[in-house]
Amino acid sequence: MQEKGIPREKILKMLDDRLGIDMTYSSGKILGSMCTIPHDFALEVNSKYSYKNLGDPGLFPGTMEIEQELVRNLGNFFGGDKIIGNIVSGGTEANIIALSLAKKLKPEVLKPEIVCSANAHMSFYKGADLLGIKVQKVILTENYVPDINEFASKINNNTIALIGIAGTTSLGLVEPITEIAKLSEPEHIFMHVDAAFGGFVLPFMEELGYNYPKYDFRIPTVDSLTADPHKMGLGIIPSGGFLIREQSINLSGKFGFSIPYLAGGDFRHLTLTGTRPGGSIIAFWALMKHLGREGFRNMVKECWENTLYLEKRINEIDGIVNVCKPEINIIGLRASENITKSIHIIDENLRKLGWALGVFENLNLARIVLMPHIKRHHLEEFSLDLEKVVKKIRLER
Ligand code: 0PR
Repeated sequence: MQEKGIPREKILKMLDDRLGIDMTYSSGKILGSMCTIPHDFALEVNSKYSYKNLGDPGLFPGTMEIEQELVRNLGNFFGGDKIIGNIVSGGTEANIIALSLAKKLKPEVLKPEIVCSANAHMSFYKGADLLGIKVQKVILTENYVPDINEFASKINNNTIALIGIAGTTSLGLVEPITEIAKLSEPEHIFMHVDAAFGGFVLPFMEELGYNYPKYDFRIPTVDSLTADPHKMGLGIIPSGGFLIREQSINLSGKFGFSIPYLAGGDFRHLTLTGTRPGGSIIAFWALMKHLGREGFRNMVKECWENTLYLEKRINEIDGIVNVCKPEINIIGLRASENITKSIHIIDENLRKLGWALGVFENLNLARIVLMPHIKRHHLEEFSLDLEKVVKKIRLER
């Protein structure tokens, strides 16, 4: 640190210069991300209240009430009743909390395991690593979802949780969650749904007239659910949602960690983090009020129309294929076999033209997430570049 302070304007200029190399959502070039520009009202509310710390909720009872109300409302939104939880740092933290609670519920299991499909996000492996849990991974069918018999075959006496995914990371698909939840009976096994991405898409797609098998608390045996404001909720980065049925955990003191010395009183933390932002939570509470169902639905509708548009453009390009029919606003593409077998060749060439997609090497596909920052004219430009890339690769062969 230098001795004398530098004026603010000068530092802001320095930052603009330094950060000029970062990609921007508004350029439309970020095609593979699940985040987007938070809604401007969320940004405004967050900056007003960014000093609130829910690590010490007794100091900020109003903020705590807002969080609890938000969690309750989200619980209702996902078909639940008496839902508790927290707005946390993202889907990763939410999924890890779910695993930790599932483990606590089965203290008699000495070698705990979870069963999830090969679609499961890396956060489950992070959590499993931290908690000493083995991941039983179920292979995918050619439709990119797990086979339910395969799933069943991985369950044994050590299974402490089953995971279903509503909006997979690679393709946005909804796994057969009702069927997975059935496997959690008759001796109930903790059932967690990862709707980190799909949580703020699927309910609005349903309102737009699309049908999906149930994926949330409408299934009575689903215990907990992840749904992230900072993905399709247009919330502040980072903010994730961890929701759990009150009845699924007995709050008699077995769960969470008591922090008795807090100035605001003794509170039990379920979250992994201690100090945690109140601002982003207040911001999402405010945003839900501001946009209402109609506002979110219109946003999802535009993303979905862009998805259908891009799907069509990809179909028209000789040499590129849609990996599957999109179920929500995520598209997977790859080259046809006669062009190249390597998704990296496509990705590298698109990167040279400034486009950033997500690459899933194991599935040999590139992912495009049609987030709200991606507009029709970006897709027109992208389709032309994609066509150029295919032509170039064809010539080079
Ligand atoms: N569950 C699912 C289904 C996810 O897709 C993700 C993240 C998570 C949980 C974990 O969420 P957090 O990242 O909030 O902890 N999915 C994105 C992915 O891995 C995360 C992401 C977001 C990646 C923005 C890139 C990016 O630019 O693809």
